[in-house]
Amino acid sequence: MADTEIVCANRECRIAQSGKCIEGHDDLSICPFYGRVPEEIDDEQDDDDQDAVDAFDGVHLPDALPLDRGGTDKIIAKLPARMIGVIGGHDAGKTSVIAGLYDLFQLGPVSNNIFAGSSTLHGFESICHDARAASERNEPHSERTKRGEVRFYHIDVRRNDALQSLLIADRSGEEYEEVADLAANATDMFELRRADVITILVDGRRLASPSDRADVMGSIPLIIMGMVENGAFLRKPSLAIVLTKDDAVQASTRKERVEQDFRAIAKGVQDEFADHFGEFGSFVTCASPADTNVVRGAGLDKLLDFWMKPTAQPKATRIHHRNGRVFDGLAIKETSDG
Ligand SMILES: Nc1nc2c(ncn2[C@@H]2O[C@H](COP(=O)(O)OP(=O)(O)OP(=O)(O)O)[C@@H](O)[C@H]2O)c(=O)[nH]1
Ligand SMILES: [Mg+2]
Repeated sequence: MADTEIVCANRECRIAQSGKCIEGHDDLSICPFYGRVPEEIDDEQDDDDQDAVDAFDGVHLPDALPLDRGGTDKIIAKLPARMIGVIGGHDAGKTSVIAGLYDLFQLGPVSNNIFAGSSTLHGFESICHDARAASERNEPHSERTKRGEVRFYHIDVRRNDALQSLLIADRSGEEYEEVADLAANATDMFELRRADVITILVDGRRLASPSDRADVMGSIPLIIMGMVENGAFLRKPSLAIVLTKDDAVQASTRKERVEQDFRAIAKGVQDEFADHFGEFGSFVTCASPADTNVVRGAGLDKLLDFWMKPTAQPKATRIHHRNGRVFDGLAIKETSDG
C-alpha cells in the first residue's frame, strides 16, 4: 500500500518529520491546519500590508507578549536579572505557577518582593484569564503551552531596596518529557544552560493517582539525567523541587502516601545530582486550585524567595596568580549568555 503524504497548512509545523503537531493536538482531527495544503503566499497582499505599515503615523506600543531569547538579552542589559527554568511534564502546572505568581503580585508585595514593572503584561494577562472569574468558566483552566521555542515572562522586582529583573521560562511539557527519551533533545534548551534556578515540578494530582504514580516518580530523574548528560547545568544553578496542585493532594485519600513519595523524589534527586546543582530547596504549592475556597497561590511566596536568593556559586574562579596582573588570576567558567 502506498504511504499517504502528510500535509499541514501551518508552514512551521514539522509533523511530517517528527510526527508531532505544533499546535499540541494529540487528536489530529481537531487541528485546524492538519491535512490541508499550505496556502500560496500572496505577494500583492504583502505589499498592501507594507503600505499600511508605512502610512501609519501613530505611536507603536510594545505588544508586551512573552519574550524570546533575544528579548531577554535586552532585559539583562538593563538590570541584574535572575533567570528561572521551570521544568515538568505536560500538565504539571508550569504555566499556572507563573500565572499564579503574577496574580499574587496584584494583591501586594509577595514576601519581601515588590512588583516594579513588567514588559510582558499582555502575556501574563492571557495566561491568567482562564483561571479568573471573568472567564466565566466553572473551573480554573490553563491552555496547553504550544510546542516551539521557549518563551520568557518578565517581572521587575524591588527587594531590599534594590531593583532586579526576574525572567521565568515557559515551554511545552512534552518537550521536556522528550529529554527522558533522547538526551540530545535538551541541546537547544537555552533556558537550562542560562538559568540561575532550575525548578522541577512534580504533579501532585498525578502522584495521587495509583495509575500515574510510578510514571511520575520514574520520569523526573530521567528528565534531569538527560539534561545533565547534555551539559545543561554547567553553571551549577540552584534546584527547587516543587509539588504542585496541593489542593488535589489534600483532597486525596492517599495524601500521606503522596507526601511521602514527594519527599522521596526530592531526596533522591538531591542525592543523585548533588554535584550538578548549588543549593537545593523543596516546596509545596497550590497555584490554581479547582475549589474557590482554597487559597490561590499558596506556597509561591516561599518559592519566589528561593528564586530571588543570590546564587552562592561564583561565576568566575580564582586560579594561581603568577605575573601580578589581577585579571590573569581569573578564569571564566561560563559566559552570561550560556
Ligand atoms: N487542582 C489544581 N489544578 C491545577 C493547579 N495548577 C494547575 N492546575 C491545572 O492543571 C492543568 C495544567 O496546568 P498548566 O499550568 O497548563 O500545566 P503546564 O505544565 O503548563 O502544561 P503544558 O503547557 O501542557 O506543558 C490545568 O487544567 C490547570 O488548571 C492547582 O494548583 N490545583
Ligand atoms: Mg504550559
